[in-house]
Amino acid sequence: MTAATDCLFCNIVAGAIPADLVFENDEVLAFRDIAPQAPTHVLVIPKLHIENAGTIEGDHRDVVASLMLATQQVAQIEGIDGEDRGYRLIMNVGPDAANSVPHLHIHVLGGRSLTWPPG
Ligand code: DGP
Repeated sequence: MTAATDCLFCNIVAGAIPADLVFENDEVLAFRDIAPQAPTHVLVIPKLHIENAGTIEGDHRDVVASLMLATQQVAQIEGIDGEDRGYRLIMNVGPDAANSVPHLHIHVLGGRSLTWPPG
């Protein structure tokens, strides 16, 4: 598993930094965001270090599919996947999107009515 030792989320994957885990499989980890913006705010990340959605390559196909499937698992675990519920998936890329951690992650936000457009 490729990891960047100076990467915050790689350190969470390695267990060197604690996190409130929601879901894990061989390729993916999901944990609660430290600064939640909704009752459910979970970050789904690949264990493999990929910088952001703008640097995904063809070789990452399986990992990215696992990432997307894991968001469904998280929504089920959090109970926000019903027909009358819903949630938002967000991937920030670069400074204009306020991307602060350079390790690919999907925000899963839900548990309240979310407004659109985002800020
Ligand atoms: P982004 O701005 O899209 O790069 O999102 C990074 C998110 O990571 C942000 O919502 C806050 C969260 N975050 C930053 N540091 C930590 C941490 O140490 N633990 C956890 N659980 N979340 C963190």
